[in-house]
Amino acid sequence: MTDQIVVARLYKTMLLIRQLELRIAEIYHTDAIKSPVHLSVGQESIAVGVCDPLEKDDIVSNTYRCHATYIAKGGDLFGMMAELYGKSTGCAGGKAGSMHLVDIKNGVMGASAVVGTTIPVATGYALAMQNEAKMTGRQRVVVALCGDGGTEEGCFYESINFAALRKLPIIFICENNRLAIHTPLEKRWATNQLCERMSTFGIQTHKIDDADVFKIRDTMINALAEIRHGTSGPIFIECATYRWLEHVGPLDDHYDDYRDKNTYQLWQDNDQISRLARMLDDQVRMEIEKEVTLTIAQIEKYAEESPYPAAEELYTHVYAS
Ligand SMILES: Cc1ncc(C[n+]2csc(CCOP(=O)(O)OP(=O)(O)O)c2C)c(N)n1
Repeated sequence: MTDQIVVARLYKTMLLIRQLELRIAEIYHTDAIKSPVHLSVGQESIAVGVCDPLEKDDIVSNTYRCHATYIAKGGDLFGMMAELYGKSTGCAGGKAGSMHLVDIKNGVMGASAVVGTTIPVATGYALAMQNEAKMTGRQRVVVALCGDGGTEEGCFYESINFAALRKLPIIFICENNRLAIHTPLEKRWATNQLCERMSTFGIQTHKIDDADVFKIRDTMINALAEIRHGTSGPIFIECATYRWLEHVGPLDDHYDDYRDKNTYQLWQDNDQISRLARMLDDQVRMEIEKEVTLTIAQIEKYAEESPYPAAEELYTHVYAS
């Protein structure tokens, strides 16, 4: 039987991501949130399965769809919500918004709106960590997540090649929701065989087809152990998933007719949050739900009450001083 403490912890983080993003979707139309939002509703098991076994000083990098990994890696929630509100207490001073969440203290590398661009930066970070480990004897690990669209960028292949060549301590994760905005995989890839393509770089690959949060977590635990003990260079993990809401914004866009409703139904039936809820004792589950609701109310209040940046702030953090 799966350890109930682990189930409770995974449930709490996944529920927090889901409920916070649904709350963001609810308040989005009020204009309190000052930046576009790319929500991960339906995709939470990847962020949580990947981040749960990481150490605080391991590093995670992600794309503009970064709320889930930011939360799962332990990013400061008050700083996140204030950032979405454009407030000075935001994790990027209120000047970057939802697509650029960052919390270096908790190992969240700054995200970027430009597809693929964080992958080489994360690879560079892994090079620095490889050198650091020679001095400290302790190997930190970088995790670079991207979407299936991100794997189409040249810098993705350049990064994988360099990481494989130098045996860098990095795990590449593809969150494969089969869509780049509205364009399905079938119209973009000559073949589906992403892991096979990656294995030609001589690296270990894993494919998880059903978004099972325990499988993702176990794969990560093994990958991290191998990398930390120096028995493996980079590892590539492809995780199938499904985006429930529109590409950008708070709405359900299934009426747009660019994807199949039956597939949506299958993924809803496979919802990992409902699965975890069913595994928990009612009392424990309700306690967690209460705590999540309270946390969201607190961070929302903090974001509302925080001040906007002062006018002079317009000129700070623009150029390196
Ligand atoms: C270099 C670059 N090209 C195009 C875009 C426009 N764009 C924004 S999101 C996106 C789709 C990316 O899809 P994917 O990487 O699969 O991530 P998902 O949105 O599904 O999480 C595109 C093409 C961009 N931001 N940057």
